[in-house]
Amino acid sequence: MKIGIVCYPTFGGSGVVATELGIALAKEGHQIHFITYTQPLRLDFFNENLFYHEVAISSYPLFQYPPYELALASKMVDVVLHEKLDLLHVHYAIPHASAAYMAKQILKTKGIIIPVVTTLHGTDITLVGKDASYEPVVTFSINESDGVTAVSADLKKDTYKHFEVTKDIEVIPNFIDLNRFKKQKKEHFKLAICPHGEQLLVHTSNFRAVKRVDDVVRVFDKLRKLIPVKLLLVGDGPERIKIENLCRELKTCSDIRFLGKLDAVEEVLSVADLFIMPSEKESFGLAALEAMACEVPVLSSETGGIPELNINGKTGFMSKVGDIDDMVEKAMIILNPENHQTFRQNALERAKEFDVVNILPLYESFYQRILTNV
Ligand code: GMT
Repeated sequence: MKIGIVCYPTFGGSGVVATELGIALAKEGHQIHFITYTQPLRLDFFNENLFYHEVAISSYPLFQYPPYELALASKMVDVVLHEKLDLLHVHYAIPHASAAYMAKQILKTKGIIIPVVTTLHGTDITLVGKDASYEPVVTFSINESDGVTAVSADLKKDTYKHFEVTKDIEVIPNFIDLNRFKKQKKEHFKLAICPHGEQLLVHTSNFRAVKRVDDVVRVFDKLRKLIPVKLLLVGDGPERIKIENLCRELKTCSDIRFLGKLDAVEEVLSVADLFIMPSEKESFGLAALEAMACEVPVLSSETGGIPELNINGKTGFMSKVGDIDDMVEKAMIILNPENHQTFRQNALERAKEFDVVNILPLYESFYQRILTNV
């Protein structure tokens, strides 16, 4: 198949899933055309089946807000026409699904029928999408897609709850490349961070309020009064300054390192003893899956699609959102040397169920179904 993939090319779950999907499809022999405003981060190598088309936005003094959606729709029309694509797969509804709808209508006037698949990732539904300023467009463009997928059963449920969506939604979970995400030997790194044999907690996110990074610090602060621990915070975003100030206030700075945005996050996960994800809402939790693939148990909140990944008491624990004391209690159980190895092993076994080799065929057969029905 010749497939156009539209996504946010920066750090962030939906962009990572879209890029990894394109790479995996290309390896299977499909021709993949990424249509994005900059080269997707993980697309930094040559493959004969991978193509990149940049969406260029020309600015004009009149535009207070450059019309990205129009430039994107125009680029989609151009790539579909000239590369003779079979299908467009857009990741994250806003504004990709509505831009795809516009491209589809333009192509129709030229006698070209292009099926559109939209994948819902999370905040496009649970946070931004249901905002009144976007809701009518999101509802319309989901209903006008030829196929819709969601990354968890919970996200599917939320979509039907918040939008008047009449379209069937197929659940296809996030996936992981176990050849890349695996525990590597990085003892020197562990020794540098934890010189006295401390156990290491890791959190990775885009530091948005929904991630509740302050809960990470509060759990860590209580935990370090009970056992020797260190914390690595990976990522960056709007909450970062607030979190740095909280560390100062709690006098935990000497035990916490902010690593910023990292591409090779698997190297950090390789030395982690516990991954912590206390999010307010999380449609799947790709970062937790990445940790589990590196044999790291997960302490998470019980929210969104996380229960579809993290098995309570087996691959880690789940606590109610914001229940710091429960999280501390559960961290103590996981980090207890008598239990730790079992949690590690269970996390890896669970991650294997989401191996790309198991999930890729679900996308391929979904595409086939859409193409036969159009
Ligand atoms: O986590 C984020 O805020 C980024 C966001 C995105 O779309 O880039 O991630 C969402 O999509 C990921 C991939 O499908 C999911 O694993 C994340 O759980 C989801 N984030 C939220 O629902 C908050």
